[in-house]
Amino acid sequence: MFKKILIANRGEIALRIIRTCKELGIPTVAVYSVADKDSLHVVFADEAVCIGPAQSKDSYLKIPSIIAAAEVTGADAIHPGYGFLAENAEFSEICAESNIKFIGPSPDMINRMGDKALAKDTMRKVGVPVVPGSEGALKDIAEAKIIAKEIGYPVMLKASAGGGGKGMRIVWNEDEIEKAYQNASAEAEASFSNGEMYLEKYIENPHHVEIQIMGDQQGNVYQYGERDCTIQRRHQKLIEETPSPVITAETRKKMADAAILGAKSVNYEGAGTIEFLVDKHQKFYFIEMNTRIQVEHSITEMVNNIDLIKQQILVAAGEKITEIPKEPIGHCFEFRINAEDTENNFRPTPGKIDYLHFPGGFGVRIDSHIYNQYTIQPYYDSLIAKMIVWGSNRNHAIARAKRAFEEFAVEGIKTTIPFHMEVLENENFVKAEYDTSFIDKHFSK
Ligand code: MV4
Repeated sequence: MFKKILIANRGEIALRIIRTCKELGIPTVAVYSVADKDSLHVVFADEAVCIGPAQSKDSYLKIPSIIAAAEVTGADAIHPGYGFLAENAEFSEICAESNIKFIGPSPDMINRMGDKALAKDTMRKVGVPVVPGSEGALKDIAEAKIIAKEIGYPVMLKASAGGGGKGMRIVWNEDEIEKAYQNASAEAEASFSNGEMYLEKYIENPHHVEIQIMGDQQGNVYQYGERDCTIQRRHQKLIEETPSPVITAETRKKMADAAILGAKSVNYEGAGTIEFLVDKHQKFYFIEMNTRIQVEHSITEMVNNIDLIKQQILVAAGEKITEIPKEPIGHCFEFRINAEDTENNFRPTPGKIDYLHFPGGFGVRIDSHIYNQYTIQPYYDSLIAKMIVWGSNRNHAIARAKRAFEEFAVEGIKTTIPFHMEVLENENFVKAEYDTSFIDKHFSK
């Protein structure tokens, strides 16, 4: 097992990883920016190293500073969490060259899955259902026109280097495709220095359903069920739940089999997520694979009674997965508490928390790095807490979530709590009648 793990992250996920390391008896090293000197991950870790100024590019994204911190503290593994360097192939490679185990996939796997057109084509070739469209990346606009005509409009143009919405365009008819291609490609070039595009059929009002998988170095791959992440705003997830309220047992089984097939065919090691779109006829299509632990991993932990971070650490150390999936129990929601003003276009609201009380009781889990009198910094993402609620069924989980939100107090800054309380009263949400248009339909002012 590792002698010491450095956590190359901040916020709730840094705490989450430190907690598991403590339970495994592994010493931890936190890294932090000047702006995070009062952060809890700095306090909870056994050691902490300041790696630079507030801006992420000068600290949490600064590979040489993080490697140096690992070397001076004698850390033999790095957990990247999510975001920052978690899906950076160069970082994974430099860790390997420095004899530090990157707790995540190989540089080759990160590159393969980070190229969304290539990832999709890889999955198609082994028989995982994918959205009809181009096989790999498009050569040019002319090819886009031919394929779009073949499969029929509307279609979606997506950036190969994208994911999460950037460089994405819906195209309703042939008149629009040239301009959409140019704009989306230029946007992708500016954001990712890669203007490569691929094309697929536009699936109307789908559900986003993803399967959690885990592979070990012995070639075992397990799946831990799905998460429904359809409640998003501008590609930012706000509420996730498991099990998905819309898929049948048959679809669930087929998706799980497809996820395992896909992961096994690339010899996947570590934690990963296979993302699918599900249409109103229960047809499902692979869209992307994430090669990291995700924000919403906690709901999978709750219904399966497992520790996914522990399994990540075990498999990175070459051990077998110890928590083999069983039937999940009950229903779980995650509500993302962001420092945002939901009445003003979800504008970030950094600042000082003057009063804080977290809810508690049976079935309520709070993962958070904030505390009373803490100042939320403007430099990083606005997630300040995750409230994860378990119930014996969906209605029980909703009742419990409402009860928990009544106990939840954050003063001094605006948060997404009032938004979540409104969603919990929404009759369509309660009946699980929602799709990707849910927030725009009910919550845009
Ligand atoms: C799509 C789609 C419809 N058809 N792809 C991909 C990234 C994700 N953030 C949004 N994505 C979508 N890809 C095809 N071929 C619709 C979306 C989409 C979406 C999907 C699930 C949940 C919420 C969504 C909100 C907007 C768009």
